[in-house]
Amino acid sequence: MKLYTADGIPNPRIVDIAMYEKDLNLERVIVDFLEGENRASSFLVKNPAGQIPVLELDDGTIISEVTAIIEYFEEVCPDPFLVGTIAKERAEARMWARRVDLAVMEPMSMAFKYGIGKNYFEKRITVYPEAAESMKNKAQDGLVWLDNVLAGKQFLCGDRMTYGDIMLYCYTDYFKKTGQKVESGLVHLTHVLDSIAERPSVQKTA
Ligand SMILES: N[C@@H](CCC(=O)N[C@@H](CS)C(=O)NCC(=O)O)C(=O)O
Repeated sequence: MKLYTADGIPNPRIVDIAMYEKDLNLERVIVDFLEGENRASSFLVKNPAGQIPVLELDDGTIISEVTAIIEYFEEVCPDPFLVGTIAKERAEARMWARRVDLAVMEPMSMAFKYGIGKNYFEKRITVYPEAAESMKNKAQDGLVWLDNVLAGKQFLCGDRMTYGDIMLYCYTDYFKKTGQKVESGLVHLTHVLDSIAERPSVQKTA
């Protein structure tokens, strides 16, 4: 298996952390995203969405999208779990990952691409600068909501760390450098993020 990836950016980092959590030894192929290698026709054959990470299986099958890659890891290497060991746990993990994606990841990413990252992204995708501020606010609303629901919990799924926690960590850790920080009053969320930050898998990707 080969993982097309890059260092220092959130979606590839999520998959790297999952890989280290599960002690999978994958070949990492670094994609020069700054130079747009991921948008070249040779890469679009692999992932028509033009993004990384991308997992290529030994038979040539391509899997992109962070959630699909992690679910694949879980199928081939269930222990330690990042989704869950029984149906209801897996359903809960998927529910929280989807919520994190919709409430935080998508708006944070759009706020960046349409806002301070506009000059870079407008050469790659259609940007909507007028939406940047609203997306930033929407992501902040998502963080406040998550802070409330995390009260009294260790992770999104109670005492089970699942991939939604990793997604939340990687996005907040990256986008805080772009003017989208977790406000200090969000103590429940901060507590969860701090505990994720200490994991060896996360430190390896820092
Ligand atoms: N929904 C995708 C998002 C992937 C994504 O946004 N990747 C970013 C890196 S964090 C990327 O490839 N950026 C470069 C570009 O869009 O040209 C997933 O889950 O994998």
